Amino acid sequence: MEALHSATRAALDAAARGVRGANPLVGAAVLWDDGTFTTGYHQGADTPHAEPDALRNASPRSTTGATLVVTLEPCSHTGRTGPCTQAIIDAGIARVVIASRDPNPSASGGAQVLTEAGVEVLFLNDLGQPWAHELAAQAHRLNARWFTAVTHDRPFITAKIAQSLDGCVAARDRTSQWITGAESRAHAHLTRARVDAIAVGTGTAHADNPRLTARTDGGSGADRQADTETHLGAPHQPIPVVFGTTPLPEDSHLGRNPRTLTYTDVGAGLRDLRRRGVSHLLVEGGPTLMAHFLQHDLVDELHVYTAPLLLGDGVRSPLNVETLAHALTFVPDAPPEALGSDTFTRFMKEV
Ligand code: AOF
Ligand code: ZN
Repeated sequence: MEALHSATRAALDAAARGVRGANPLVGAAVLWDDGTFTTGYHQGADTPHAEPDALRNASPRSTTGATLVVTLEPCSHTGRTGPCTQAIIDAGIARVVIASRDPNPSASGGAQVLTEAGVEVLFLNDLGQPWAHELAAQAHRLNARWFTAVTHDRPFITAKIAQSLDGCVAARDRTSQWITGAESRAHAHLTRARVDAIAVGTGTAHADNPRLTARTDGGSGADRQADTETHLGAPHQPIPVVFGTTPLPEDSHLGRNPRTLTYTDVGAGLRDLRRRGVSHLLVEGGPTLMAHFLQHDLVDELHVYTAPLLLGDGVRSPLNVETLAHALTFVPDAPPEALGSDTFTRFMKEV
C-alpha cells in the first residue's frame, strides 16, 4: 500500500508537468511488485497519452504482471492517438488503479474495456484509505476546469490579455498596437498554433482587421505591422471565430476567410464549436468580449502579458466589480516568466 501511495503521488507530480489546454493533465506510473516504479505524462494535445509514455519509460524492464497507476481513466477511443486500453492490455498489465473518471463521452468507458479484458481495475476512492481519497481529490482539482468544460459541452477556454502595468489593454484613443514587445508576441503565436480556434469580438474585427493566424515568425515582421501579407504560416492553423451582432466587413481578412465562423450568441456558439471538434478556444479580445467571457465564468485559464508602460485612464474590460469581495479570482499556474522587458504569467480560474 505504501508503494502504491508513493507511485500515485509520483503520477500526480508527473501530470503537472504537462501543458494545459484541449486535453487534461494526466500522469501515470508503472509499479512493480518490488515497490519500484517509473512514471510518464501527457505533454498536451497531439502528443502521446500518459499511459504509453509511462510504458515506454518502463522499457527495457518487463511490464507483464505489473500495476499501472493513472490519474485519469485510460481512454478507449482512437482520437489523435490510439486507445490506451489496448496499449495497457498489450503490455500485460495485471492491475490498473485510477484516480478520476474520464467524463469525455468520446473517450470514456476505458475501465470497463479493461475489466472485460481480464485486467483488475480499482478506483482510488474505493480503497478505503484516507491518503487515497486525498489524492483522488487532488487529481480532480488538477483538471477541475477541464472537467467543467467537458461536462458543459464547450471547449476549454484560454483568454489572452496583453496589458500595461496599470492593466489597460489600449490607450484612451483605443490604440493598442503594440503594448507588448516582440518576444511576447512570438510567445503568443506559439499558443495560437496549439489551439483549435481563436475568437475576437466584432469590435476588434473592425478596429484591427486581424487574421487570427498562427505565424512562425511570431507576428514580429520587420515593419512590426499587425497582420500584414508577409507572415509565414505555422503548419496548424486555428479556426477564426467572431462573436457579435455587427456584420463583418466583406473586404476584411476575416470576412474574406471562408473558414471564419460567426456567432451572435456565445453559449450557442460554444456548443457549436465543440460539435465541430474544437476542444480548445483562445479568446483574444477585445475588452467587451473578454468581459462577457469573464463575467459568465467561461475563462478556464488566463494568459497575461504585462508590458512596462502606464496608460492611465486607458481601456479596460468593463467588469462592473463593485466591491473587492466581488473580484474575479485566479491562481498562478506557473511562476512568471520574463519575455524581453515584458512579464508572462499563466493563471488558472480558482475553484
Ligand atoms: C488518456 N490518457 O494521457 C489523456 C487522456 O485527442 P486525443 O487522442 O489526445 O484524446 C483526447 C481525450 O483523451 C481527452 O479529451 C480525454 O478525454 C482523454 N485524455 N486519456 O487515456 C491521457 N490525456
Ligand atoms: Zn489515452
